[in-house]
Amino acid sequence: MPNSCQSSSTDTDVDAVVIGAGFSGLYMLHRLRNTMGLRARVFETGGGVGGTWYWNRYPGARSDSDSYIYGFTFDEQLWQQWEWSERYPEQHEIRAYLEHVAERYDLDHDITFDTTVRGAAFDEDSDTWTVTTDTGETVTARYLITGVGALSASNTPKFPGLDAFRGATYHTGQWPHEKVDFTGQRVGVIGTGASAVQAVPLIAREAEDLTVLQRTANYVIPANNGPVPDEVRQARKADYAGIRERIQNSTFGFELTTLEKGAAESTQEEVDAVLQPRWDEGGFGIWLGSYVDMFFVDDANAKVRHFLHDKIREKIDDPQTAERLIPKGYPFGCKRNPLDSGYYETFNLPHVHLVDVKSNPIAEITPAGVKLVDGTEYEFDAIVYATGFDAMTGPLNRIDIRGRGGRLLRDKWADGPRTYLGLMSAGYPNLFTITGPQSPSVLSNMPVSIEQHVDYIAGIIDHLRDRGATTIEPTAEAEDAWVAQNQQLAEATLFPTADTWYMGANIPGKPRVFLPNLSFVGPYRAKCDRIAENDYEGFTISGAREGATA
Ligand code: N01
Repeated sequence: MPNSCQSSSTDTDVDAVVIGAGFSGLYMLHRLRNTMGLRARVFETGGGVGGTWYWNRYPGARSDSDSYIYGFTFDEQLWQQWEWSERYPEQHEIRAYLEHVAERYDLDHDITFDTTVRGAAFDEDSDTWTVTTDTGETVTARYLITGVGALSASNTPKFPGLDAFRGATYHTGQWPHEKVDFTGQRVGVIGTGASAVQAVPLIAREAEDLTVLQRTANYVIPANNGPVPDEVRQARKADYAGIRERIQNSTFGFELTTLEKGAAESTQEEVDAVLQPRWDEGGFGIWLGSYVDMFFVDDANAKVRHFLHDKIREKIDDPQTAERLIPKGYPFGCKRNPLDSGYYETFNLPHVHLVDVKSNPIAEITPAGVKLVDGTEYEFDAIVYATGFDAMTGPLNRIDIRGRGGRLLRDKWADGPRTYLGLMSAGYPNLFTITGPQSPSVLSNMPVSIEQHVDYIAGIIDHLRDRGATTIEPTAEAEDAWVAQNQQLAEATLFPTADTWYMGANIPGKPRVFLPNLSFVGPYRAKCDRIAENDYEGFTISGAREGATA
């Protein structure tokens, strides 16, 4: 790829520092360096590219998005040439894809691996960022762009005695690179989120005895994974432009359409008839491609829940286990809906046990295993923490990011994130957060949102350079309005009624605010575009010199 290296700010080491080499960081680097001719460096904690897919190597890890839309669309040739082997791409295949992307666009040599960015400080005299790493490097840049992922700061609950356990411990989000063999072992899995739902069936195949410690049951829908029929693959290949256009302007970044008629105005029989083919098809159809009113009205949601509760009862042999696996106390769809490949069926196996740790919570980790509040102790050879992440704000708050006046971003966000468009925060000029908190991000098919943010950031940087400007940041008013609107959109729905990582509820002490944004992919994109057309309304652009280069 050509690299014209037409630098814009020779007084900094590079024009841009990018944090992270997952989908976001790779595409951002490609745009900055290969299409804009800027000097950029990427820092990545992992030893290779992949981001989420570098770390999440637990058994069964794969995307819940259909593979034909789980990738970049900016280059038609890349999209046409890459072949996925199944309906949902598996972890190693996604990592291979991202390695291919890095090679294809010659990205590796501007990425520094095994290096974590510890801090970044904005200098108000020079309008530049100084970035420091755990390896002692210091780099200055005009722009600082985070591609740190929404779900990358893994969370292990601070159980008393955490280090006392004599056996092996694993976290799904920090899985070893070599295969873990559970053959003949007594394994305890803590957590029943999307990671556990994928890992449990495969761990059960090896383990002599498997105990799943469940705090909140999840609504799990069949993935229906498998090879994609040739004629479907060919039809998709022939429809690149249409698919791209549809996902970019969709609600959630998928090719799913919601129904006009609500569940509230339908009978239970009608709802069952509508949901059954979606259940058979597998995927997110029941969640993101059926009734809109189930996100707003509990009566509507109850009809969908009724359908799903019956499905769980059908799948589980033991009625008591079935009742424990039936989610209670929150609406369907307001907690991330995992897809399964044999999750429920696993609980019919004689060596697999389900333990409720909501009514009887985990009291401590002991040398032998896990002890519950009532004194019951489970002995394990290995414990798997499938306990999730400090989502969205966690990865950013772990970095000492200091903006104007030396103010730490995490202090500014002490009561929850404060952003404009989920992309920038007032007082942090030229800091861009790809799929950051308060953007559609995790409520969408991530690559679609990542591409939109990266292209938008590239457009902003081009605009600054055209105007000879040095900084851009949101106005306080625009940010206040976005934060308020973010909450209002969420409060109009049932999302805040569920204890989820969307609400920060999985991390003790984390402020309870809705972290993503409910504007939806297409409308959000249109809003961003309108803002750009209106001379970046809501942003302050400074240092403009007519006809100059930034
Ligand atoms: O994490 P989670 P995850 N005591 O937070 C439990 C994406 N993802 O890694 O629900 C006992 O969902 C916790 O219980 P509760 C996807 O967006 C995608 O599974 O908080 N239990 C929960 O059961 C997903 O949503 C894919 O009550 C405790 C579990 O640990 C997100 O990543 C695959 C506990 C954590 O579940 C996170 O998923 C995997 C405690 N103290 C992940 N603390 C695909 O696309 C926590 N738990 C396929």
